[in-house]
Amino acid sequence: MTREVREFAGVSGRSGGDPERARVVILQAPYEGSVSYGAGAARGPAAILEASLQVETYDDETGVLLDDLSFALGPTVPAEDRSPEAYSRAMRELCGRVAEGGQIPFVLGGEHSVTIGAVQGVRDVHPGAHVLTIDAHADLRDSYAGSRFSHACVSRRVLEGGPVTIVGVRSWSAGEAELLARRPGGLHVVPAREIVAGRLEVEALLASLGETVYVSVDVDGLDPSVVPATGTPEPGGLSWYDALAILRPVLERRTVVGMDLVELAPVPGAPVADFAAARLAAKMLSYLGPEVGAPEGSR
Ligand SMILES: [Mn+2]
Repeated sequence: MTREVREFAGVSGRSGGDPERARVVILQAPYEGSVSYGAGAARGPAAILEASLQVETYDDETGVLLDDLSFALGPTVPAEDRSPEAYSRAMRELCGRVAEGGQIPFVLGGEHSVTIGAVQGVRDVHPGAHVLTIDAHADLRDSYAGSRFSHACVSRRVLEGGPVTIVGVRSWSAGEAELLARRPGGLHVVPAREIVAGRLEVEALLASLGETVYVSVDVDGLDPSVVPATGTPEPGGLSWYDALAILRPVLERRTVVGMDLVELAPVPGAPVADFAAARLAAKMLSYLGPEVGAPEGSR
């Protein structure tokens, strides 16, 4: 096991590394209790933090320096053999508490099911917040493998509490296709093929999101050539630049109340995916920038 990393990218930033004072609180959710294919997502948060130490702290696009931002590592939510439902409750409680303090929880997974509780907790404070998800999978099943809190049910549970837009989808079941065909209110899906063909109108997407947004990035939404280490890889995903072109305007121009980055399942000796995820986390922080949202120390 590698040493424990105490700071994302080795930077303590404007909060001095204090999660009580930071605008963005990075939470580790090393949970993989409902994984159905490749395992390893429990090691995702540690691998992201380890790789983050190699990430350049200056952002090439925005000119933002991580040192000028306010973020800090908060608690880890231990898996402890909990059911997906019990883990969701713990995530809801913690993310609700962070959001209540005017801070932005940024969850590092762990499998995608950790998003369910995180979104619920954030929506307890910001009711009806729109969830923008980047994901290869629709995750619209009502239950899967005996659980309604499975990774395969994430967007379905999220949809129950407000609108959700899923971008990059290229894998769904017949039942999910049927649900999509009924065009349920609050659900918007942008298939990966539309994005890869250059047919995504980012401004229209932005307008459809409303003001208050939670951003969930399942790394399998990106192409496996960018993030090969993930539990359920699907060919034909978003390029690195496709993902940035979506995330940047949303994080810069909307009130972001929560974020997560999930489903990295690191492969020992193959750090490409770990580094891509860490770099993406740094990008997300840089796009949020130093100015928007609750001022430091507002709790
Ligand atoms: Mn997925």
